[in-house]
Amino acid sequence: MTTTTPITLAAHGRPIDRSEHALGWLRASGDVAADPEALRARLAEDGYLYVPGALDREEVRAGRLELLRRVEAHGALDPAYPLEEGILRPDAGELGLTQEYPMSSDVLRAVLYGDRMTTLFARLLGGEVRSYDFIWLRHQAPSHGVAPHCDLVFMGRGTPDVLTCWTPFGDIPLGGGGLMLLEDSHRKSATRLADYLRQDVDTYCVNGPNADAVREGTLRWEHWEEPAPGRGRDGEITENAVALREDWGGRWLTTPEYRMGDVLLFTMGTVHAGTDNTTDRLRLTPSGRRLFRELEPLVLDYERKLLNRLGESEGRRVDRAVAALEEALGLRPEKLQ
Ligand SMILES: O=C(O)CCC(=O)C(=O)O
Repeated sequence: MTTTTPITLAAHGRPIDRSEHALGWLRASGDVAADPEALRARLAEDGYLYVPGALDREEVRAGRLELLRRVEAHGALDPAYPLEEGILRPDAGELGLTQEYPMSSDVLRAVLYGDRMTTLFARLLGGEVRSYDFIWLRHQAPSHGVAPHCDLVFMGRGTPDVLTCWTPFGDIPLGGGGLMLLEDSHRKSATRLADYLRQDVDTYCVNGPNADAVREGTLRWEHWEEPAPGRGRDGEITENAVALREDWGGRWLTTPEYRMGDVLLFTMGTVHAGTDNTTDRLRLTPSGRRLFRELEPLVLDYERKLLNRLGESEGRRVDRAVAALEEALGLRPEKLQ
């Protein structure tokens, strides 16, 4: 049953230019999914791999239903529609989806850590693969999408050699809050965003003007561009996806419909943004991050250093964390491709 025909593709309320030079479709890589060399070449070329139907749709559906049952139990779904539609009540508030929950869900883990996903990554990375333990419960009620950003500042943990794996647990039409990637941004970001990419949202100046605000949680991150008092955004490059594309060139890339079973993975340096969910449906996309197993000690070491610095009372922790990162590995822009 369809209740709403989405008509708008927008980001933060700004309509996305749908002309040919400004908007395009993601290249599907199902044709090379069994060929490790070709997968790697495609990822290097595009900065992403979009593999429709990579996963078992029924397994993903089981995850969707589990998520929706929780939302239903919380009273946020419109009972006039079948559960699977995920139609929210107009007055839906809290959804009952906690960030901790996906890690404890066998059904979600069966999809995100299951054979199909693991095989795809093992082929791509050519060796044993390690997932971050954390699963990001990405969901979007009707609302603005997330602003353009690169995942390195959130997920880097001492290495850019991590891949985000965005996984739709539901079919998402245009206007339903799907992700869009900025064409060729994985090549441009290392130079255009060098300062930004050196940041880590979990660091801040422990004796700077924002320290109290960060500790109290009223400021989430000291923004890379203007670390002025009170300046706290969420790790984004800018709020304006339209202007960003006009400045950088290339097209925003998305797909007419993300489908359950699809996988979209991309590099830490690929600029991406959420589009606004203009439907009445809940968009569900729990996501994981993966890297070479051999990088695990480095990531753990970075985490340890970061945590140690939480206890420090002097100096710019951000600088030190970056120095540790560069000492351990170096921020290798060429690896962002
Ligand atoms: O799913 C979304 O809305 C945003 C996802 C995203 O940007 C990410 O996982 O890095």
